[in-house]
Amino acid sequence: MALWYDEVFEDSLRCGLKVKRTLFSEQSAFQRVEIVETELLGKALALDGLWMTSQRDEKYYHELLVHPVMTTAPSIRRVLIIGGGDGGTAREVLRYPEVEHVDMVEIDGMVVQACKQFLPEIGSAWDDPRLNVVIDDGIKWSKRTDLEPYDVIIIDGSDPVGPAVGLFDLEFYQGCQNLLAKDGVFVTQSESPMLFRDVHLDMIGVMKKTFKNVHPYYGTVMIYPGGAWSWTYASNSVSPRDIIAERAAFVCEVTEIYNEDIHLGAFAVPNHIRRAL
Ligand code: SPD
Repeated sequence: MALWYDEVFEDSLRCGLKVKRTLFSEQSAFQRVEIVETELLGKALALDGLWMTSQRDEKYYHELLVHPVMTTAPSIRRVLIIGGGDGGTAREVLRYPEVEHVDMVEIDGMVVQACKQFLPEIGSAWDDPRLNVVIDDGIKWSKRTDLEPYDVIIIDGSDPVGPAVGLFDLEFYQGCQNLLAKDGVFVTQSESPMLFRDVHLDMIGVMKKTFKNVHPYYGTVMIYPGGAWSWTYASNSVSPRDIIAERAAFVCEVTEIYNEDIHLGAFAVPNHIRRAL
């Protein structure tokens, strides 16, 4: 009998994948952590029944989350990642030789351990000496006042339920702003513009209370219900159009999805979102 793993959206939509076998399934102090091998998308990670990433479509998510900020921030020496326990975001950040130090603050050590063991293809930069993985609460980290400013802050969290809920608050964005260098750049995953339209709009509204320039951008990530996904870029000085051409050209040698056209096109905002904003 075939085994399927479904993410269920509001009891009305299922995003299911046929599973060959379960590689890891345990309850952590925060959530159910599961890694399954699927027939279509390779190995995939789910947290509390919500798909996070898969081998076959992860680059549509990680490259779009990371490279628009990394190719526009004036400096990318110090980077903070909050979340990102599968290691895909850190891998993309560490592609740039100018990056000197990355703090990756992930609340759930079990996610990191399970991904290191069963999804090493996604987190292929764990051994990079520039990466400092801290198992701690990103919200607490955002309130620190003893840190050297970061040039780039990237939020790679889960949906606004369970341990990730505080990653959607004004207080959290203000904390991140305080940790950022004056011309630093911030980005967060910002949910589906279709299925989580209200959350998406709320996030942009709240970020606008903190940052001068706030720009949502859009793409497709197959494993998330509905496929439509968004990220939001924020800064007080830089705009997503300020692409540093040499840096973009350098990274485009190795990216599978990201290029300058994808970058610029992604910032086209659908009319229903424009009007709502
Ligand atoms: N609906 C799932 C949203 C998850 C966003 N983060 C994914 C983590 C991949 N590194």
